[in-house]
Amino acid sequence: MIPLTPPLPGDTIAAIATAVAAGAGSVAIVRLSGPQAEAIGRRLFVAPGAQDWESHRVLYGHVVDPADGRRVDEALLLLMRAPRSFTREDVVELHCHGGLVAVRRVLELVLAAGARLAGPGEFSQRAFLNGRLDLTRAEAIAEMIAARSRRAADLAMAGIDGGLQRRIGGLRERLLDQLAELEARVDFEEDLPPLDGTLVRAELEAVRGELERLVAESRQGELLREGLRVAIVGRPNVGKSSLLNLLSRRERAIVTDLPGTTRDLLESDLVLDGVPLTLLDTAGIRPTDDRVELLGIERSRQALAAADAVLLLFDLLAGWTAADQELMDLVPEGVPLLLVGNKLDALPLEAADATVPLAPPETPLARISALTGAGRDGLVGALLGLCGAAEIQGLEVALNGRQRELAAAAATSLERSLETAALGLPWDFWTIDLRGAIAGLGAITGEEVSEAVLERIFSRFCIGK
Ligand SMILES: Nc1nc2c(ncn2[C@@H]2O[C@H](COP(=O)(O)OP(=O)(O)OP(=O)(O)O)[C@@H](O)[C@H]2O)c(=O)[nH]1
Ligand SMILES: [Mg+2]
Repeated sequence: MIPLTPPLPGDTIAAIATAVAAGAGSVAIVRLSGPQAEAIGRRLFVAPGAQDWESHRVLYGHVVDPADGRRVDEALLLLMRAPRSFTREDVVELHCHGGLVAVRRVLELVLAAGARLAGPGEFSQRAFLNGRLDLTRAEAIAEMIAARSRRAADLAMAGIDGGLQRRIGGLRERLLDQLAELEARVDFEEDLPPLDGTLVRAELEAVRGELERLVAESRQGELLREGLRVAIVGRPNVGKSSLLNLLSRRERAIVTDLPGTTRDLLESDLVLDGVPLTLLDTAGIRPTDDRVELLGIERSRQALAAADAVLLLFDLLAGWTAADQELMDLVPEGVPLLLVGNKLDALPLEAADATVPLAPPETPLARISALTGAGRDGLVGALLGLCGAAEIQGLEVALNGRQRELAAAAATSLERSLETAALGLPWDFWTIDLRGAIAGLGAITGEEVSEAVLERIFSRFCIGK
């Protein structure tokens, strides 16, 4: 069960809650949480006139250094008394001027007045320990902060709204019901009506199927969170850098008519139809004695081997050549691959509609002009289709890596439980793996999770969250 270790009484934490970057943002927030939050706020904040220190009211005034009464910043103070706050403790937010210096000075005063600098995710951890959030919601908040695209943010929002908690919590409840039935039979078999084993098995099977679906879908969610790494590879001069520039809508890479222009890997982050991608422009692969080029080519091969998807570019004017085929053979099995015939604009009109000579059949093919942009939408659609973007658009919730492992293990436990059932063993044998599955789902929602695991989860959050 949850090792509920409520924060130490008297322990008040503080941190800068807004993004910290020099010169960025007009407002920065120092957040305090804990029993001393209000007292510290009152020591450091002078609110002129007859402003009341009421909960959920904003006070206007100045942060002052209590040592000499000097004004450090003009600020707003927001007091949220327990339990109506993010952490369910007393929370004070000081909304200061943005930029690094002012807000750091305010934080220093807050620490000098008795608060302790919060660790990463410590506010969220308190919110969890105080029952304000379950673990899936807390993790969804971290995902919201890290979201790189609108779709990723939508998924995170579904998690914050409790979508994942309801799905996983609901499955866990169904398993608990079955466990209760089985356990009652273990203890009071003769006092109860006989149990229909087929119904129990059907229910376990249904939950297992649901978990497997969630595990399968989570791959898409992962891509959405982390972004697909798409490598553009091809022979020199086929237009890889031009394609990178076209898709990222800026002159990111150097383009010349000299084969061997790109020597190093170039990355560009972009969002296509709500799906975040990291596009990699690579050095054209060919035999060469040039040492620098060779090093670049080695990087191209590594990028090719590690990519989530590959765009293999070739020159439509030259057609599909043996060298292109050799490159295609380097693409690892199972990695989505799209052949992209480039320089459509330079193709003589009568050839523009013809199929590419010798292009391998059965491999998806797009034809574009990286120069004019013709065929861009078709290419984007084909690439996203290949990477399962349609499923991504339809996702309602998605497990993160930690949750996926637990869900997959729970599905395996249920499978074992079903095998036990199939052997016709007594009820108490069924319950062993069933309990394992329930514990695994509890570790997702946080109902059954060890302190060490919690520490690990929250330590990945940013400071101030
Ligand atoms: N006509 C035409 N020319 C293109 C097109 N795409 C690229 N080019 C030209 O092809 C040449 C090579 O383009 P790059 O984008 O540098 O090719 P690359 O594949 O990155 O070449 P390396 O970095 O040397 O491997 C340049 O002169 C481009 O202007 C296209 O769609 N049509
Ligand atoms: Mg290039």
